[in-house]
Amino acid sequence: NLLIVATRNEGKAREFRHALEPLGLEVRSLADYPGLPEVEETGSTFAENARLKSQTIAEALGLPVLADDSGLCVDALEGRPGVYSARYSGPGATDSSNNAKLLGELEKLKQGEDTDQPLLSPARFVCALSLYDPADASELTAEGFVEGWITSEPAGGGGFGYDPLFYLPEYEKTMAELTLEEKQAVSHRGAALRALTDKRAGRRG
Ligand code: ITT
Repeated sequence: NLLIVATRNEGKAREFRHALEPLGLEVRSLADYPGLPEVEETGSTFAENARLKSQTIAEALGLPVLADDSGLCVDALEGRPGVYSARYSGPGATDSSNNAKLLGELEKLKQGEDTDQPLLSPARFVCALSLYDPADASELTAEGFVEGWITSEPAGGGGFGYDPLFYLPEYEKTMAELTLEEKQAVSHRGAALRALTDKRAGRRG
């Protein structure tokens, strides 16, 4: 039972494997399918970009494909970086350059305030999933999110992306300090996957 996930992000692929292999699915990512087209993420919403990725890759392979479009929305930055999360710090962006850019933007807003408070702004991670089947051009979608705070004190070596800066008050930890298991239980991706699995079971009746 094969499931292809249209991602080149190894952190995402690891989380999908962890969540789906216990359900008896063998997860493959785009690392297993070299030479497929680069999908330009031209949508203005996470859901549109997820659909662009799932449909393009599913049509290229002639197989059902799952795609994930996700990102971080920061209140103090009016929702940025949002759908631009992966390329926030410009061409050649990496997780660490994006994290540096985010802290830089938030520090700018703090100018003049003499506070050592590490929690800079409320924020949420959002994940849109799209499962596209080219056989009947059908799409199954789901979204999930998690609320937290951006901290000026990065911590943890787990996860990927903005996880070291995303503080969860109820755990008193950042997302990067959680195990894969714990992250799946609270994360935007875990919530979206549970919603998608429920919908799929419902559709099968
Ligand atoms: P694919 O399109 O190949 O899946 P990508 O990394 O470009 O990979 P997105 O366009 O969806 O994926 O961008 C997601 C951005 O949001 C990227 O900067 C991630 O680091 C960040 N992000 C998404 N989920 C995250 C998570 O669980 N923890 C930390 N950062 C996350």
